[in-house]
Amino acid sequence: MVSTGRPARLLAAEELARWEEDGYLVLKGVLDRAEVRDLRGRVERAATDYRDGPRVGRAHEGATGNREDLRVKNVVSLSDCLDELLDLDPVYRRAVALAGPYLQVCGTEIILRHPRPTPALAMHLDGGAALSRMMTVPGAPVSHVKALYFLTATPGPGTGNMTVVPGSHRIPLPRTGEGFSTHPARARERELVVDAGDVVLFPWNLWHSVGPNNTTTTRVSAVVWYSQLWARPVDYAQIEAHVLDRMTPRRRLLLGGIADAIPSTYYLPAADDYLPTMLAGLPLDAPELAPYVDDRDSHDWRDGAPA
Ligand SMILES: O=C(O)CCC(=O)C(=O)O
Repeated sequence: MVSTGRPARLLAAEELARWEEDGYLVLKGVLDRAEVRDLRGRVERAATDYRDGPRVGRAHEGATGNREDLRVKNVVSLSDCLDELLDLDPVYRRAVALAGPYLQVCGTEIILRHPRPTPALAMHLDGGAALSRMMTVPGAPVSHVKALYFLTATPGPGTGNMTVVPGSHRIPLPRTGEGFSTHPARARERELVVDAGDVVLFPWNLWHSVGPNNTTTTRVSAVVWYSQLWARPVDYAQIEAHVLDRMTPRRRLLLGGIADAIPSTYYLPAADDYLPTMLAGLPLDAPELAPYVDDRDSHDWRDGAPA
């Protein structure tokens, strides 16, 4: 390959253009067939263990939009099946490009969507009444970005597809439910056709839903949800020590396991190895990283630098 002399970007220019215009990215072939088969097996076993287990309380129950589907939250506390996805490079590097490196994993989920003739989940934004009204301007880091891993394909319409309204991330949320359902942008609704091993990356404020699954196959998927370290996690208050113990240093940081953490550490992480750990394996001269790599001093609150 001929070198352009320009530093490698974490997010290709065409991907950035798609993200800005459509509000989501489909990353093709993140997992190969063998990886999909292995991960799907482990996810299905974790789902069965959960379904057949005590299911005490609601801590692990996510909104499915219907009674039949299964959505298990805070999966890392129940199973190690998603551990490798937490900072899987092709996805993690794009999350860093979009949100910056002061990241956490605010949620981990597995979702089983069974055959059904009607839509599984209504059109919505993530994050509830407060977050769903937040917007970003082009080029600014996002607060939350979700990676939805497809472990089975949705090869055509009516196969349990994720449905999106392209460009809706730039539309202020209508004030009423009726305004939302009748918004002219809804005419652009599109069912995403994906292969097993593909990943859809999207922010909280993309309007999205789940269509009917007229096949005989259960759609199996997994979610790794990233957010800014300073935002509270969605799936947990604190990850248990025995879970953090099995994680690599970066995955531990991503799950809030920051040594000598006092509450403000999540706002100004000061440990010398914080950024090197978060950025290990990424090209440090990538243009998206320049603001962070150059900005160490403003984060060193111990030296009395401005807070
Ligand atoms: O199951 C899906 O395709 C989408 C789930 C969803 O709406 C979400 O993760 O916010």
